[in-house]
Amino acid sequence: MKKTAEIKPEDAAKELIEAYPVKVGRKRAKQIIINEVGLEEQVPEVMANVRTIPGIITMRGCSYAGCKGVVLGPTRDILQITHGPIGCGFYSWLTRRNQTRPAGMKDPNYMPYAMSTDMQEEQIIFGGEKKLKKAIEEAIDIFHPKAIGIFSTCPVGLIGDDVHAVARDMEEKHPGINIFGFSCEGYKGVSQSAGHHVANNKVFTDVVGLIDTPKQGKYKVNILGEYNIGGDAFEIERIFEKAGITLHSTFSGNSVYEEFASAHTADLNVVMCHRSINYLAEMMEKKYGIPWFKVNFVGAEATAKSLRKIAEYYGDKELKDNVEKVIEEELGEVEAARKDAASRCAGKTAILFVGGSRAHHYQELFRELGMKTIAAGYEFAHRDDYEGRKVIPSIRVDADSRNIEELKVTQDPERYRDRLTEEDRKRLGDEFKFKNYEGMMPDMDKNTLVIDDLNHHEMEVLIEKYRPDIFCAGVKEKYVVQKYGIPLKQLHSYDYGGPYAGFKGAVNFYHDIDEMLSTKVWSLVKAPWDDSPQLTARYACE
Ligand code: CFM
Repeated sequence: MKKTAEIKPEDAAKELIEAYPVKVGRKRAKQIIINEVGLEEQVPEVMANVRTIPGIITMRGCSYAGCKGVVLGPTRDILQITHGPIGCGFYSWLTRRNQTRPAGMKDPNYMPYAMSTDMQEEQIIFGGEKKLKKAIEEAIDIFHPKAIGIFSTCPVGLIGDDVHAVARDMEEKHPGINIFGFSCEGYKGVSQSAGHHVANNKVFTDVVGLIDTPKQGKYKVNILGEYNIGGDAFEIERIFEKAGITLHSTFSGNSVYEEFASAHTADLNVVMCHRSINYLAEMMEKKYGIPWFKVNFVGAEATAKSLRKIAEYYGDKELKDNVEKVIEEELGEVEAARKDAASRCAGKTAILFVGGSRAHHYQELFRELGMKTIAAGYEFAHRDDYEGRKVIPSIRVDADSRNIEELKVTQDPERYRDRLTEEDRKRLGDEFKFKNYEGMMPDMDKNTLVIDDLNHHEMEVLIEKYRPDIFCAGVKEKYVVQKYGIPLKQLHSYDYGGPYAGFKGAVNFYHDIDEMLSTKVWSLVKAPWDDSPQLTARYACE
């Protein structure tokens, strides 16, 4: 077998599409890119956020998953009702490992429940609004929530139930309870990315801005796009507290309704997952004047850099000193763990395919271990997540994206407040980037492969060609990859591990990866299909 360095990426790119009919291959070729240039230079264009070709087994999810599961799911006290057949509710129930920490026994936490209207044939034929109203009544009777979100599944759009009208009616009947619906039918858009946008819009119009009381404390920051998978947000909370930064709200890991409703009173929005929440950052800036910039708390160096940027934004000596102290204190343990793990991991290779931002963020941690990412891609990100936000004006808006409402946002006459004075702007200068995301590609080495919307067939080609030391993806990929004798780390759920964000998270990650790479068990695995393929095309056709 060839060593990774000897494999020509153009050969791999060709092999990936070899089995396809010509037209399919032509389309896929635009989503399979060789990262030709390094940092600061122009990166090649990648086709992204387009429909998956029918017949291809994609790794993507649906719009409902992006809205209900991803953006709103980690909020514990917005009662969430899935309007649809029970399967959609059941399969979106506690599968994402987003954790939460209620303040006490009396603090409402609806996350352990799966609430669904359990739509049946009768509702499909005669409409489901009545049953939805009944479900809302029942939920109010039992739980007395302050807010209820209704999430539409595919049949809701097909039969024309108006969840927004139901929400309005029920709100009138129950003043004081904020009830809002999401048109996040699974088929909207080409992936879960559309659901993120739907969720951002509704949270912005119906929740943010309702409570004008700010949180007490200095340096009030909202973190956007951190969902507390495996306890990541807990670790970031710990670091913020230690540094003296007031975390106003997290959208939406370990969050509560009131924090969303008063988020417009904060000084700054920092964006962790650009893909899922850049819309909200943009809209909050326009309406309330809150500036935003991109941060990354995955990787010890990246965490330190992000903290320094927050301190730089405020320009306050006390905060800067605090941040430096925290970094110094934390990096000692991190460095020792890194060195130890790197002594065994350095030089090994990783391939990463995750949703819309982790395939980029986790390259940091592998780099810290001295490992090389040879191929990476997102399931559903857009061109800006690959190439950087500078390409946004040139992104072609197709019918699928046009399906999702683009809100017209204007300045709030009372609440808009410029957070930065002229002096601040001068102090920060042009090098201090706001509204920034450079994307994944400029950060990757030359001649690495960047693949959008990878599918199972291509995953197998990649494995056979590169035999990476570790493959990072999700549960749908995990067992196939392991049967090839290659360890797979789930970067959606972290398997059973985490947190991986922040300083303590980095230590956990080094340890877990080291363990996975060091075990000899993988060399003993023999793919079952090598000896006895259960199903071949010949059998299937006979
Ligand atoms: Fe953002 Fe996420 Fe991701 Fe995402 Fe997701 Fe996720 Fe993800 Mo799974 S919000 S884009 S829709 S970082 S659930 S916490 S891991 S695909 S890379």
